[in-house]
Amino acid sequence: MKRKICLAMMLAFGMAGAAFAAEHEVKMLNKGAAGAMVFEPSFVRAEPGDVIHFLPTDKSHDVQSIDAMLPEGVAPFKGEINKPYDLVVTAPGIYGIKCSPHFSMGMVALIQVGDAPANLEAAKVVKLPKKAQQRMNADFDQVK
Ligand SMILES: [Cu+2]
Repeated sequence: MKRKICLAMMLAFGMAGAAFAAEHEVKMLNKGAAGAMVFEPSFVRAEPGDVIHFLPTDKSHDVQSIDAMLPEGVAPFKGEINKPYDLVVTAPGIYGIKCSPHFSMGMVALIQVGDAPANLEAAKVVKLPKKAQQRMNADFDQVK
């Protein structure tokens, strides 16, 4: 009897957890509010377990993690060109994202998962192409 109650409680908590997982949409655009070749929004504040949907609204874009801009233990990832990409963020921290064809044109995004990201300072010292650095710095300013 006791075990059954325990299992029911675990299920209830598990379902509550799933209900709190949020979904975020990021469009990949040739032109957005910040100029040409952008992720919009380029900064997303998420919680562990959330899903980030990257949508190929315009053509010729992809989604890739930026080297050394991932939480410890998170493997680099890479979507396909012109395909939607779902990123499930389980580990807290900073996730640096680029579109590989337009990285030098500044097509980058930043995902913050949880509070006080442990890898923020490490991510900030990663060298990016000039335009990408400008936009990434604006994204870093939104990290709280
Ligand atoms: Cu692109």
